Amino acid sequence: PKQAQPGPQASAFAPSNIALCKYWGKRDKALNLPINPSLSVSLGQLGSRTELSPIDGAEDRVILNGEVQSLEGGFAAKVVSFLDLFRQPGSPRLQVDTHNNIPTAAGLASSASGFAALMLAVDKLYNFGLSPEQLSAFARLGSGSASRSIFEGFVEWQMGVRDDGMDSHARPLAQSWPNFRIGLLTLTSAAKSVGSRAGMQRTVDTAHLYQSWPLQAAADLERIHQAIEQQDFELLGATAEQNALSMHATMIASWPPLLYWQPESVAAMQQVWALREQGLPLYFTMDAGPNLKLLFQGQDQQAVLKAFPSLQVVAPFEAA
Ligand code: 2P0
Repeated sequence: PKQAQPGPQASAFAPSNIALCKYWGKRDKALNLPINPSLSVSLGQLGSRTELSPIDGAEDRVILNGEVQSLEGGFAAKVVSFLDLFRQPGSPRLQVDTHNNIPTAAGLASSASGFAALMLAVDKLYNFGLSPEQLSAFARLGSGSASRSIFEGFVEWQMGVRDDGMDSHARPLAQSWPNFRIGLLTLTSAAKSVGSRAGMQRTVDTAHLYQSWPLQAAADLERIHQAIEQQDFELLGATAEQNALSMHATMIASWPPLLYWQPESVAAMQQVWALREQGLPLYFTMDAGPNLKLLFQGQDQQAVLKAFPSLQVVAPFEAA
């Protein structure tokens, strides 16, 4: 869709998400088309709110958590090219005001919720009236994982087969899991060395281990569907943890090596394994950073908090 005349103002919210079956590797870099399908859970009230308003002048203005961003690179440059997909060259420039209520130190990518909220706000501003599937496919152009942040709850991003990518979008699963908990464990605020975009490309290009990743992801996806269907927490946790560690194995086997872990990450993994050994159904997942995201159930929250007092607990299926 492309339209010249925006409305006066538009605002939208999108949740952050944590993948239980990870997206790692692209078959098309320009369109962010994945090599494997992925499945995530959205984080309810944690995410990004984005407000769009037309402004006078020759350039867009991008504000992130109250700070005006340079348009030269990073998030703001991606935002401007994303907006250009939806407007004519002569169309008014926009102010993009984004607030993340996500603890960035916990290693939650703000690009997923950020581009999903931006896509929802664009749809409102230009009155496109896109379907949820179209919103998801277009959000994917900003950042792959943003396709999943269009929806709440459990979300699957299907790979699609079309060259134009319009069938590579997410869809929400019908199932809910009220006592499902995610714990955000902030271990270190050390800035990550290599971003996801460059990291997954390096893995695809240099890691022989990556060849087995699509098969593993397909099998894990099936197991996670089964676990959700049967509300089998141990199957869900075990599959998600093995999926994350397998993704990290492909990263480590890249060259130059990509090791996102810090000593604190390994210590926390060992603590999770020790607690599990003692009978606590506790699992973890990890993304392209040093922090862990713990997976457990509401009835075990006190025990988990006792072991990890600084944990920020999210109940994705409970209304705020
Ligand atoms: C995921 N990650 O499934 C995986 C696991 C990080 C590790 O999706 O290049 O920021 O914008 O499509 O979406 C982060 O990758 O990458 C990500 P682009 P994106 O959550």
